[in-house]
Amino acid sequence: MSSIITRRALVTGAAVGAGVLLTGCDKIAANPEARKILFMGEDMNRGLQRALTNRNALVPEFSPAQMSPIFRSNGTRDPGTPDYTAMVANNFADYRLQVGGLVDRPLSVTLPQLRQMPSRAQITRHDCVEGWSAIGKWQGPKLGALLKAAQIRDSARYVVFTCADLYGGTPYYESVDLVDAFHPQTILAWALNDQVLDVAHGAPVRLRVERQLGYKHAKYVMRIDAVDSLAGIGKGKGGYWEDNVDYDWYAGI
Ligand SMILES: Nc1nc2c(c(=O)[nH]1)N[C@H]1C(S)=C(S)[C@@H](COP(=O)(O)O)O[C@H]1N2
Ligand SMILES: [Mo]
Repeated sequence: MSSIITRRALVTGAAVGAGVLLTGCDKIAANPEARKILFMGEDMNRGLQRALTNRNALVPEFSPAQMSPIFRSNGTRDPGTPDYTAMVANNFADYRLQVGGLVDRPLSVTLPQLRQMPSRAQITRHDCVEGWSAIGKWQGPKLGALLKAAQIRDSARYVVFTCADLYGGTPYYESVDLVDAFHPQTILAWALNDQVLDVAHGAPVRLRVERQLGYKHAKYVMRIDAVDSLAGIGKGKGGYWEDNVDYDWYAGI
């Protein structure tokens, strides 16, 4: 199925999707009675209060002068499958980002369409569990805008990313909850350091989910699915590394 994202569709989607922003946590935070109960014992609940309120906080952004001279790549540096190699050869003219699952309006988005969407540029620090960090500039539309355009349903709780690279024959996959999905710095990046995203860093589109560690930042994103549970995804822990080497699903920083 092919569909064109028009400005009107995005606006309509935004109106429909606005309700999604009121997550369970926001509802609690907005309810004075609930707040009173939750925050009664200040010391005991300080951690809980942090958990409830801080997840929408922004990570630091840096100046161009602070950008790393080289942004290293990690994990898959080229998916190398026949399908992916053919897409590269064709400059991703045949690439379609599929947005589906628990949405009322599944999308099939071309790269030019993605690049025409209003985008956010941000200079942020990437932290890999293997012990390295790099500061780079990323640009792309907010994931939240795309999910609104697809009219994500109220029943959705997670967003799953399926990638073009294979690990033991299975595509790399990752997932985030809706707080991270709608975080203002969570974008689908198509540019790194003012250049079109290269193969090593996840061309043509990769997730930037800045409140999370490196392995959550899915490269080579082919599909995005809204789901209500991670039980049916891989071995049920929500991501390739989570399922296979026991990395935490919630890798918040
Ligand atoms: N599809 C896919 N996404 C991935 C990986 C991968 O192997 N495949 N590696 C992850 C890890 S561990 C890190 S640290 C970052 C590396 O991103 P970079 O290559 O742009 O530095 O991508 C993450 N996303
Ligand atoms: Mo990583």
